[in-house]
Amino acid sequence: MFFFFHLLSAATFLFRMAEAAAMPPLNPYQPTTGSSHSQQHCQNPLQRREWRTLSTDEKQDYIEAVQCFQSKPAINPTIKASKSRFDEFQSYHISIADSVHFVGQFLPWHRLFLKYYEDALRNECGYTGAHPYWDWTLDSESDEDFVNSPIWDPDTGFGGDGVPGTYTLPPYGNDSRIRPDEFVGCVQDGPFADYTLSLGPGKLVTNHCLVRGFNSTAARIYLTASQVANTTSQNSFEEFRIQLEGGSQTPDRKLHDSGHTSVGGDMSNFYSSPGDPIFYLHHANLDRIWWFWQNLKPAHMYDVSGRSSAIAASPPNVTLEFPLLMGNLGKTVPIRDVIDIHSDENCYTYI
Ligand SMILES: *[C@@H]1O[C@H](CO)[C@@H](O)[C@H](O)[C@H]1NC(C)=O
Ligand SMILES: *[C@@H]1O[C@H](CO)[C@@H](O)[C@H](O)[C@H]1NC(C)=O
Ligand SMILES: *[C@@H]1O[C@H](CO)[C@@H](O)[C@H](O)[C@H]1NC(C)=O
Ligand SMILES: *[C@@H]1O[C@H](CO)[C@@H](O)[C@H](O)[C@H]1NC(C)=O
Ligand SMILES: [Cu+2]
Repeated sequence: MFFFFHLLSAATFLFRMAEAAAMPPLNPYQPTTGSSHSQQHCQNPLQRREWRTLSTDEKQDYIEAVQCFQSKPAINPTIKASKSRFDEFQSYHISIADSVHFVGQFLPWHRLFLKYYEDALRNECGYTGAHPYWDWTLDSESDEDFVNSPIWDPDTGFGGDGVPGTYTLPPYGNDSRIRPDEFVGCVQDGPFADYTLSLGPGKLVTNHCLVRGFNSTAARIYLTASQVANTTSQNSFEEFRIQLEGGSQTPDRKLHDSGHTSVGGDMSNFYSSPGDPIFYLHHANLDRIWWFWQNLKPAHMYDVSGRSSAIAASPPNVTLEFPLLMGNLGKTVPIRDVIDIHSDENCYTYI
């Protein structure tokens, strides 16, 4: 039995190696194994992988876990109209969005939010894998590449573009940051075609379909390997986080905002974006890029900086002790506790 198991895993390993050799490198900016001091602890990290390297069964397991999460009743959501546990995570993001974007805690906060989502899928919905990520640089060479990405596959992905004419925005004020051109229509294929969102768009509370409106131009210009290289070549966390996040901090779009706008619809909205399950795979990729940058130089690993509020007049800057608020989703912890993904408490990695 034991021998058989080892034989099997050796075969799987060899197969993976062969597969890796045949494929273009998925992660040109992957840190060399062993370069990080932090690999001393946490013996068996969950291995977060790119969506298309998951087997069909593994993809199905992930999608089914998300559907399970969408069917579990909300427990104690910040916005009472939330129906499911899935909505409950979206609800907290809507409530706290103004405090966790364009600030120093942007990356740490989203790292923890994603970790709690991964934990919840595993603890509440029987998911046994690691959270996958979406490396959009693999889909950004042409408009066709983006639209035909395996990530949008109706059977082994998240469904495709919104269908024009199937969704009408309700009346909205400018406080919801809704850009109407990006709300093209309902996603009518794939595993989430029948899910009714209870929150959004923006800060509105409406029942609606999952809306998208692909913008492959945004992907082609901004979601490229050279944009990633530019971002990771920044020397300080301050330059790195701004170059990665974009938004109102930069004149043009960056990796973070382009991942949102290239998908459009709910995903494009500042508040309600976690209503599209792809949100979590996009943020896993951003987290991976941060982790890569952290490992480039010893001085990067614990480097954090940036204003702690985008609204206050002269807010203090964040430090490692800055608290990451998670409301009812999980414990509030300081940035220090999320900074090393190989710590015993975090114990996951990107491959
Ligand atoms: C939103 O609308 C209000 C009232 O019409 C206006 O005063 C405000 O400047 C607008 N804000 C933005 C960001 O456009
Ligand atoms: C698509 O993205 C491009 C590049 O960011 C932008 O110029 C264009 O306005 C966007 N189109 C829509 C419909 O939002
Ligand atoms: C690359 O990064 C620099 C900041 O160091 C920025 O000014 C420049 O616009 C970036 N280039 C591109 C193509 O985004
Ligand atoms: C925050 O950091 C910036 C840039 O490093 C610095 O200019 C600013 O004075 C700091 N703000 C406070 C309140 O310490
Ligand atoms: Cu966010």
